[in-house]
This record gives sequence, structure tokens and C-alpha cells, in this order.
Amino acid sequence: MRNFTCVQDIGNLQDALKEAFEIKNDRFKYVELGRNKTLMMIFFNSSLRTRLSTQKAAMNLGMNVMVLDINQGAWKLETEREVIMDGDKPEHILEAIPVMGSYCDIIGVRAFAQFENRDEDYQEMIINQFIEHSGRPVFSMEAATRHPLQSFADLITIEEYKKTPRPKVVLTWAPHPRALPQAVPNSFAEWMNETDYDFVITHPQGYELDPAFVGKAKVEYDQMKAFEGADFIYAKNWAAYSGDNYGKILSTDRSWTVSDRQMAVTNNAYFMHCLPVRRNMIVTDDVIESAQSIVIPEAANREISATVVLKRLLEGLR
Ligand code: AN0
Ligand code: CP
Repeated sequence: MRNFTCVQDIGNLQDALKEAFEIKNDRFKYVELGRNKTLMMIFFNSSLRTRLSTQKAAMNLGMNVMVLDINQGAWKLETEREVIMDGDKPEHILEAIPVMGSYCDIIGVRAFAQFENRDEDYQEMIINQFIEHSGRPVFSMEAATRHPLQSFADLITIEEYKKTPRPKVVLTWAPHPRALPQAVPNSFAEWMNETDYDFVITHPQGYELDPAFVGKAKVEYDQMKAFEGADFIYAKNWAAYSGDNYGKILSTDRSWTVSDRQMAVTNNAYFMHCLPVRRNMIVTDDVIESAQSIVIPEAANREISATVVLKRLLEGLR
């Protein structure tokens, strides 16, 4: 594998899952693969899980790791060409990227949607500049439109917990006080659409995702109807995608907060969320603390998805 930014990069999902369970069973199996190889993780945005699980994955593979938080200690980076750099940004990303590439073998990038210009976000300008100019394999640690390490961990988790071959999986919008990117729901939909699960998306009017990600998923605007008979509930907030509303909060309706009321109509569904989660906005204390909540094992599987991805990127170096 050369880069990892979307579901297509991982190829056959059954093979990827097989590898994930092999690694989960013996996470140091490939500890020689990364000897004297250096991972560089570049964060334009905050992180707890991605930072720790990806570093742990690199350690499982015997790699060395360097981490840079662009907004804490590095020079602020200009990202546009032809800008007269007389403002607050002392360095251009077009120099910074090849310099960073010269110190490492593989680069992970976290760069969220900026919500200034939908086309720029959906063209994945930042991560694509890394792919083009670093000379290294690049993987997404959540880019503007996708979070594939999360979605891969979500898939692993569903495979571990499912009780039927074709579970009903429901992605539900839930309220949040800040505008959040569509990367997690887009990516989750993209991965779910590659499975044969019964996959449903529910959200209020106006929160339609990019049709390219919705794909063959069923969209149901009535949250209670969507939850009926569900085996997995995957909650997430996102800001609007459509037209002039791009990046806007259109609703904070707390009747969409996942509570016992909605969980009661499911098939004793498991509750999932990528975390970090705001309690009593996205989900009630009772639901997230219930026996059906699998948010912690889901987060733990981030180490596994990252180990598989780094292993494949390392294999691609040879
Ligand atoms: C981010 C998001 O919604 O994309 C990261 C989630 C993994 N969440 C927040 O910024 C709260
Ligand atoms: N789920 C996830 O990516 O968490 P962090 O933002 O803490 O990395």
C-alpha cells in the first residue's frame, strides 16, 4: 500500500479484517518490520485516541516515532500559493512538507475541514499536498472528508460484536454545540457501504451528507423509525453539508440525543461513538454507561486498525 486515505486504499475488506484479528491476537508479530523506520505524525488539530493509538501501533511494529503539533511550537503554515506572506504565517507548507519528509519514512496527517470553502475541503487540499510533495507514503489521521483509521476500527468492532451475519447498523446525527466536520460520518458510510450490512442513516432535514458518501444507504428522517430493530447505533454530530449551509449548525434539537427512549425500540443494540463525546448532547449518561455501550473497545481497536495500516505501508516501502 502506498497511501491510506479512504476505503479503496485498503482493498479487500475480508483480507484486512483477517489481518486485524491476526494482529489483535499477537500485536508484536511484525515487530521486526519497522526496525530503523521512522513514523512522523503531523497534527493540525487536537487528538487523544489517534495520537496514542497510532504511536502504539508504530511501537508494535518496532518503529521510531516523531510527533509535531503544527499549532503548538511549529511555525504557522501558509497553505495557499501566490499569497504575499506578510501576515502571521512565517513558513509555507510547500517547503515544510518536503523538509518533514526528509526526516522520516512514513507520514500521518491530521487536518480537519476548515469550513471556509466546501470545494477546498472536499478536494482534500492539505493531505493531497503531503502526498504530492513529501516523497513519503502518507496516511490520514482524519482529513477534511474522511477518517479511515476510525472507520476501519469501527468495522473491526462491529465484526466482533455482531450476532447475525447481516446486522442492522444505524448512523444517527445527534446535537452538539460546535460545528463538527462530516469526516467521521462520511467515512463510516463509505466503509459500511462496502459491507453487506443493512445500513441506515438518520438525521434532521438539512443534514444530508454528500451523496457520494451516502451511496446505497437508506436515509430515514424519522429517528425512532430508523432505530427500530437496529443491532448497532452509531451516533455522531456533523454540521450541514448542503449548499450555502455548509459548515453551519441548523439544529440543536435534544430530542435527537440518544437516550433509553430510542434504544428501547432497537434489537438491544450496541451503542458506538468514535469519541470524544459530549454527554447529554450526543448521548445520555445512562446509555453510554450501559452494558450495551462499546465505545471503549471501539477506541481500543484504533490500535489494531493503525497497526494493520502501518504494517501495509511498511511492506510497501520494500
Ligand atoms: C472531531 C470530529 O468530529 O471530526 C474528531 C472526532 C474523531 N471531533 C471534535 O472536534 C469534537
Ligand atoms: N476518535 C478519534 O479520532 O479521537 P481523537 O480525536 O481523540 O484522536
